Amino acid sequence: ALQGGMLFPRETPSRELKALDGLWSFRADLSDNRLLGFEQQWYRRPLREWGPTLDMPVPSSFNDITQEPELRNFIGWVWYEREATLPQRWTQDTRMRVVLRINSAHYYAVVWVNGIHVAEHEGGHLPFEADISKLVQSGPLSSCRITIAINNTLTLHTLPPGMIIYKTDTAMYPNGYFVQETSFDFFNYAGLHRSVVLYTTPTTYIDDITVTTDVDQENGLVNYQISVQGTEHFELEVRLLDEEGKVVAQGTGDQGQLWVPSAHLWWPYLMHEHPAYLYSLEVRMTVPAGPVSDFYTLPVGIRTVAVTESKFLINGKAFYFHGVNKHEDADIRGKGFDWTLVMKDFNLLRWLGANSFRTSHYPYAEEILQLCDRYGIVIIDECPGVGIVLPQSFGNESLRHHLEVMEELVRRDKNHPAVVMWSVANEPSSALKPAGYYFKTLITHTKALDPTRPVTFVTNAKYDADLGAPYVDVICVNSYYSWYHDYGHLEVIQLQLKTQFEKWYKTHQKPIIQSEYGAEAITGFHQDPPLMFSEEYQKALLENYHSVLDQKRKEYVVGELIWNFADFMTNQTPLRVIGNRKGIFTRQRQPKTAAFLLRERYWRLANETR
Ligand code: BDP
Repeated sequence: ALQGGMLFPRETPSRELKALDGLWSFRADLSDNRLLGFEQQWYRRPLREWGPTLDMPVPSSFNDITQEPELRNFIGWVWYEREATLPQRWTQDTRMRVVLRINSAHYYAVVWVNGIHVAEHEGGHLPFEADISKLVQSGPLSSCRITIAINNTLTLHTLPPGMIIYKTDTAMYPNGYFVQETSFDFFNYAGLHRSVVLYTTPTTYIDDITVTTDVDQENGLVNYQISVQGTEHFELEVRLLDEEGKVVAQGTGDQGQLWVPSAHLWWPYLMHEHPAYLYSLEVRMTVPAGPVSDFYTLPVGIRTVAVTESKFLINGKAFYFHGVNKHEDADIRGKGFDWTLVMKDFNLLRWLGANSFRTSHYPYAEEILQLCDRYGIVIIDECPGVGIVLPQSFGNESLRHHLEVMEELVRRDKNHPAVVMWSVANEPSSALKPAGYYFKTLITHTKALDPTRPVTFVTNAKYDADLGAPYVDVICVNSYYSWYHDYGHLEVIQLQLKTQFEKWYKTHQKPIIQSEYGAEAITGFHQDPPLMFSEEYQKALLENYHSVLDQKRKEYVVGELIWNFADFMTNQTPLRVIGNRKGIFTRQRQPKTAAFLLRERYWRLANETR
């Protein structure tokens, strides 16, 4: 089990924050074995003393920033470094705890502060931290040097998995030549993808808060559990404030239940005239007779989630997912977090009338989930379990890591009302023999971590061969009729899709989400009658899907998520024209014809189900 909490760093009266966004020094280790940096110990002295460095923006992927093909396709260790100037009180007041937090370093990271090893982390999409108080409070220093070495190599046991293939035919390849292979369909961007921050807390502090909610007629119930570090003797006061700042309930102690009379529920976007109502849970910790207090405020949405044989319920009402699958992806910045892009995407989602998205195929930045909480956009929160296709990736080593990733994911995202379901994987080979045990273990563990949310994984296996399906709460199926099969034959879609739904439902009797469907369209390509890759083909394919969805959503289909919100970068293959073009928006976020079709549809669905 994991040590400690992972509360989102916020400024409060007892906590300060310093973002280390901006330019960092950067160096890719181009030595043959990529290990020169470790051999020479580049963390011991400033990076520039070991050789030439580049200026690298953080957050960003490093791949598309320069004109160097070697850097775009680099596999191995890259080094980031930056000096941080610390306010004097941080380095002198030993009642202050100074924490270094890395929100995302893809994929494996080692961190040093002033040459001292402070942290190591596997996995590119979830945050990790190091308490560096002792280091920065031990001398007269007013600054510290942060060095982060990052390795983007993916192996059979990483998540997502990949494989390094050595090309040993020296007549055809240079000596030692190798490539990174993956079985997922997006480019393996790497670097410091989200902010790196320094923040403080008192040395006795609120370490974690877990909130679950329930509804009892007009009233809301807010259950809280708080863990405190640094002392055994503490007092906790908890107040729940409404959006006007009025205290509506209060409690004391490290766990309890708040009763909220006539509660405003958190409703999804378009499902209610006042969706996404958020209360604030103010937590105050004091130490008897001590001078220190710690404060933390958590947004809380009161809502329930439940699944029946044929429905997905939010606050007891049938919810239909009409939304998208996304990627964290854009020109130049790659997977780097960017507020400008994030706001554009949310405005596009609301223009579309989308009420939901899946975080395909990895956890997104916390800032994105916070916006979903505020706007009422419902989330299926997916872990990076994508491309689990080879038998070797179903072994114990892989499973152990996968369980840990779910622990990290639930720890980070458990308090978001927008998150209504966990997805533990996308399109694994769930018909392989070990998949039964693998998914049973994974899903049972996830449910133990969070008994309040349904769990799924996204399948493309056959309805009667899928060994993981018995353990999910909702069946999420991807299908690409008349795209990856029966190319160009739009006329077969309706029959095939109908068969798909009926077989899955009959076998499993669980609600079904069409979790992916779509076609590529290169913006500006027009053909009528429709041909593959034209905007007309993409539109016609969606229309065929929609006519079956419209029948089946009256029965047990509870959602449709288009693949994909926007065009995105992939590996280079003859199947992809500078990335995957199944977006209804281009990579630059301009609408294709299909976007207007979906806009009409989603607003109509919203009006029908309100
Ligand atoms: C599905 C995958 C998705 C791909 C999509 C496609 O889940 O990641 O991008 O197909 O091929 O199989 O466009």
